Amino acid sequence: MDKILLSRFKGCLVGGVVGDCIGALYEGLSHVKTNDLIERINKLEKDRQTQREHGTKPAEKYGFSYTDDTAMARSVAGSLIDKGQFDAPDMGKRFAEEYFREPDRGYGGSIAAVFDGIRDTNTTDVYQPASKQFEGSGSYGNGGAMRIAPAALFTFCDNNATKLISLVSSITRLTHTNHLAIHGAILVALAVDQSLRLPQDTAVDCDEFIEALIIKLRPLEEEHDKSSMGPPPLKKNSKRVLDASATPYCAKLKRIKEMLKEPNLKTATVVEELGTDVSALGSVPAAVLCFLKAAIQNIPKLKDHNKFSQTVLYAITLGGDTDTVATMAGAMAGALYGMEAIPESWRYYCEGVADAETMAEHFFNMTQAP
Ligand code: 8NA
Ligand code: MG
Ligand code: MG
Ligand code: MG
Repeated sequence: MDKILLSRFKGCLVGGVVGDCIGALYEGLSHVKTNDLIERINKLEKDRQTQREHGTKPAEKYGFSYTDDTAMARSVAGSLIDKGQFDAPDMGKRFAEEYFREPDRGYGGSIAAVFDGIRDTNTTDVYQPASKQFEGSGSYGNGGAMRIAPAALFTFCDNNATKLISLVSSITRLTHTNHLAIHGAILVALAVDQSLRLPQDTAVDCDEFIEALIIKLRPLEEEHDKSSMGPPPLKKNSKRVLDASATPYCAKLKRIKEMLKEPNLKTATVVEELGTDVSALGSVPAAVLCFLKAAIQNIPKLKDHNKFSQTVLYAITLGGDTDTVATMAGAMAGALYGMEAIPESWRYYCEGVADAETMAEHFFNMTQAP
């Protein structure tokens, strides 16, 4: 039992890392050909086989580097592990230090200003720089959601959605104060938490999984809606009508339920209606769809790959913010299928896997404390 939970904790963090590393190869492309992706993945497997025949030394050069998604998740995990609790100034400092150490990890366009602010010795409130972004409206980017999986591991034993939601909100607001960024991060964390608790030997009930998400998210969205002037108007010609709903994440979750029942669901439909861009509302729902779709069906062209791989590869074929959709979906899938489902060749060639494994062990050990 414990061994399985440890494998699922590792699967979650390592799943996030490989999704980021492999997804990053395609970031920003509007079309990713499934056949090209499969060819690349098969070559990876072949290279690894050749390498194995010559002895299994650690990879000299990682084929695939991680990006800001993993860089920030490492700071989230590292701070929670070292402090044993959420410590806002410590986590903020880690984000900033990490950014200034390696600013070229593909961070979002406006996030540097937040790190500047956090690093500024005159800043007494670590939350202040983020709250000033975008003329006070705060970033609605997916940078909060992409790094949040460790929070679900940290609160796993509490089995308390309210506690998880509060932790996620605090972590996200360090860089993203817009409600859409916060609700998106909450959705990812809840999905990871629910995935960790799914039985591995029973088919996933998608309706039930989604309803459980909606029950927890709806009060938050309704609360925000009451206190706001309503959602922003839709961009001209946008097909993302659900973005303009008063409870947009719940509206998209309901739509995902229908999409999962469409046997010939088109990539274009997913991209047009859910989105795969750098906004949280335009990427988190797609990650949930990828996870659930692969769980209940074999995805055409990907059926030779296991469920974990199908999740991540399908996410990448959607194009757009591929590293981020794949990292979020990869964390959800790894939490269900466990570490063993992540192909050895992926783990071997992706940067940051060993550290993710160690961090997952730390979180697991917390669950074993008397
Ligand atoms: P962010 O906070 O800079 O947000 C991303 C982008 O969303 C911003 O640059 C803006 O264009 C837009 N945006 C966010 N909030 C608002 C607002 N209130 N009003 C108007 N526009 C807004 O970055 P992040 O930390 O959320 O990161 C998001 C993504 O950036 C991740 O997927 C990550 O992998 C990375 N990334 C982004 C790009 C890119 O083209 N922006 C490229 C590579 C990587
Ligand atoms: Mg990235
Ligand atoms: Mg970012
Ligand atoms: Mg990205």
